[in-house]
Amino acid sequence: MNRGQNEAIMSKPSGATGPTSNKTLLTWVADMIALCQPDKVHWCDGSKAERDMLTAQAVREGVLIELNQRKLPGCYYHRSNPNDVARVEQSTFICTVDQVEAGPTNNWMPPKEMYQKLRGYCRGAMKGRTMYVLPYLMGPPGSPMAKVGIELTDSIYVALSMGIMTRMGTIALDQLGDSDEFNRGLHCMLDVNPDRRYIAHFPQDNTIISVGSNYGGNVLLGKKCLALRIGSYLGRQEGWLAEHMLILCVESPDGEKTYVAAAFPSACGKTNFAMLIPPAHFKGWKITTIGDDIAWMKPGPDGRLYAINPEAGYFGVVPGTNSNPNAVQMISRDTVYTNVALTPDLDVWWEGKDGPPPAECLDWRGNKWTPESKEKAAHPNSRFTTPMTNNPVLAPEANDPNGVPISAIIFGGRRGDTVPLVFQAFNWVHGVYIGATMGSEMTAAAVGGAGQVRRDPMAMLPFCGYHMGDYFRHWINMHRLIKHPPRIFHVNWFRKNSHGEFLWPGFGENMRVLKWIVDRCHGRTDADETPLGWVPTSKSLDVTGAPGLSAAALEQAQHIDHEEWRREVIRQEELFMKLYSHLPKELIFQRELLVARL
Ligand code: GTP
Ligand code: SPV
Ligand code: MN
Repeated sequence: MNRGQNEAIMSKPSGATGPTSNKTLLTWVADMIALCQPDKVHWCDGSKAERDMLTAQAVREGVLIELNQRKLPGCYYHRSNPNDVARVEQSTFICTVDQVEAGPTNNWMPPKEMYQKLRGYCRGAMKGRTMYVLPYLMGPPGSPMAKVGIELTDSIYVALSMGIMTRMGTIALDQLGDSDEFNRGLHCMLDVNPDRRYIAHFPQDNTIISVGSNYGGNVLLGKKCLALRIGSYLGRQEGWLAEHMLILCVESPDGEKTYVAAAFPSACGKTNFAMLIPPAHFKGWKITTIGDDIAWMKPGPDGRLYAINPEAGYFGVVPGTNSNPNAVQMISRDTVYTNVALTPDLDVWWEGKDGPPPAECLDWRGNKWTPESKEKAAHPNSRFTTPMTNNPVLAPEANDPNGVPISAIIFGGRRGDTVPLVFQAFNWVHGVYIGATMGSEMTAAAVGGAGQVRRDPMAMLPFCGYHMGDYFRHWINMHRLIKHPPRIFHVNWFRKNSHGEFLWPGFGENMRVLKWIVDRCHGRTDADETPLGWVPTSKSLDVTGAPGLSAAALEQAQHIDHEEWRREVIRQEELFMKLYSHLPKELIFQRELLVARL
């Protein structure tokens, strides 16, 4: 490593200096330095040399453990504080001036009060520490939809992770130029104490302050905080949609490309679906990935809805990864593993990984673990952080500044009962209704409630930065801006039989449903009308060679039980009641129509 260069970057804080002449930026950074009082300030440039230097430092500090470089080149291991393993929705706030604007599904505090509280926590919080200044770009360089954020953090883990998850460094400063249009993000780890853990958004100031955590979704501020919560707020003002959606391309054997976006709640299969490997039966069909978690979608000049993936990396659930060989290959190098198990030969392990469990290892807490142990070796929300360029089926369009035209939007939840495998909305407003009434079993991605069904409209319940009723209105209004709207679908891979087994084989086999969806978009396959929407006819869903899928199981997976659905409509009511004063009339009419059909 070049020592001189290192010295130059690691300068003593001296107010408004940095590798930019942007006065607004320099002034804000100087203010935050004065507040947090770090010993050192490091402006990240995003270079390989810098990454190597910071990685070596993280290893020295014990933040990262170098994994077996022969098996896992470029891979490192991180263990979080055991109290800090997932998003905390009860600590997440939308601080608009007026509480009504945040709506009943968000925690709220007046901005003034929250600023005061968090500035109190941040005062002197970086004494003895380094402040990393992370300029980052959300979206492909040069994209008219891309946005710039600056995250100030005292976590080297965050600095390294943001370097994977975003286009970080000089590239972002170049795009920003002298503009004052950037998101201001401040992150202080403090003592990683749940009692002083806040993820606070100030949409009217384009500002985020996160304290007391070091877990992904709480602290990688480009992701849920900027790309979804602040993004959705900006999207409503500017006429676009910020969504918790993967984006994929379906390429047919004759080269026809169809782009699909899909919203499933956290840990419900987006990454897996985005990298789907079609079964052998679908010879010549190919799935490529544009994004695995977030889509920014805006009407294009040709009247279609265009989507970009604002991210540059994947922060994915580790357990279950092995069901997708693309994902296995993707995380075999240049990956940071968080909260999996560590084997004596410095390899990683998790429940369900191929091969026998290790005779002995260290669990995610760092305790000795053997196959006899009662606790899980890997945390169910253990995650990998990996650059999207590692994805063997990355679509070149992921870097297209104009994005890709979306033909289908899929909503999906994790539902053990009631909800059939697939159905298609009758029209846009009906599709919005289907998204708005989505329910899903909660997962380990957020603290608390795992397994319980809750309403998670458009998979955005934890991520919508304003009133959910106004968000539905925005969705309905978007139709007018899109001459050729995507068709809307709903899927459920997770329905179970009376023995608690999944009825649908899932994973690569989801291609069968995806193919029907694509064919529907191109008007070349049949459907039957049901109270819920259009469903595949017995001939139009190709299940040839689907492993272990009996005709009876498929029938059960698609079954619509009218009694169950009457109960479901009542369960949907709860959220609608909460939002009533802002709920678009169209959705109430849709509910009435559904009830009339049942
Ligand atoms: P976030 O990153 O939290 O937003 O999650 P995600 O939606 O990207 O979820 P991911 O693809 O990581 O999948 C989460 C879990 O769902 C994993 O444990 C997968 O094994 C499991 N899963 C994914 N697809 C399927 C499927 O088709 N069927 C079944 N049964 N499980 C699936
Ligand atoms: C999710 O929980 O939806 C994630 C992981 O994608 S996190 O970034 O932690 O929010
Ligand atoms: Mn997510």
